[in-house]
Amino acid sequence: MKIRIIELPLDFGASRRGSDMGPSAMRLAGLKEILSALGHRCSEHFPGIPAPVMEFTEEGDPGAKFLVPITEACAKLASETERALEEGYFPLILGGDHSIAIGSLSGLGAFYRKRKISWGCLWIDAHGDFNTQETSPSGNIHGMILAAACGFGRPELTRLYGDFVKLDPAKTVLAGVRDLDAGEKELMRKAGVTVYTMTDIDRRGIADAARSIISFFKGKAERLHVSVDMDAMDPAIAPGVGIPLSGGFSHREVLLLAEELAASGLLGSAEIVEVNPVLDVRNRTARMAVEIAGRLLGGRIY
Ligand SMILES: [Mn+2]
Repeated sequence: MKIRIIELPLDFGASRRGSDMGPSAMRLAGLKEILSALGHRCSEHFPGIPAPVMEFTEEGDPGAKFLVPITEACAKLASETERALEEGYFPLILGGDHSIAIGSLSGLGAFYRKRKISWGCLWIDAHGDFNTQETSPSGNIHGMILAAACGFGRPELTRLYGDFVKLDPAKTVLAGVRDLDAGEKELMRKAGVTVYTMTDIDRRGIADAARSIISFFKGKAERLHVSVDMDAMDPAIAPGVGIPLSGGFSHREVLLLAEELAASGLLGSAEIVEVNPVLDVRNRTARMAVEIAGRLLGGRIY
């Protein structure tokens, strides 16, 4: 497979700084080596999308902090994501915090819309990321982007890269969720996204949950994008994230889910965000992220 790694080292969407170093940490953890060993002509490494520096940037509206620099950088990511798809690459997008996903989802939405290909998104995350400015307790944009991609929130986000709804909430699944704000919960219900909380996954077991998620998409979408927020993992395996929350995916659970997604044949793109080397322990979180990427792209033990 031809893979294009697209980096957006931007950490403006979160309160805790440092995820801008995530792409570098994943490179050091051997991302290129693992993908090449799988036989991918991967490794076309696209130069990182230029990102401004927070210390020299205006925060702007406290209800949607750093909206301007985030949308500017994400418009570039949208166009690079679309271009990678047009050129026949599997885009592997590296953050940065999760706010960058409004760029990747907008690029994916534009590409699939033009070609009339139905697509869905699996959002692997401890959080819902389904706030709007009105419901967000923090004003941090990384908690608003899934809602924005589904058409809810600030027009600067929802209309990024074209005035259309990028992602159909009926083809959106969240998995690993264990912390939702009251307002976002309400909006998620109204929007009609499908949610596998961590309790749901515990109840049925990861193998059954993975099968159920994949059969959900098989009935609805020709292609699938997976967006992996490293805070979905248990902090024991991924301590280097901005908002660590106990009770996350174990090492074995997430690799099983990734293998099943690869085997589904639906995956057309993937994204890994919120690797924060400043908060990490000996690059463990980046190594975990790279292992997940390897399994998503066909890695097997035997
Ligand atoms: Mn997230």
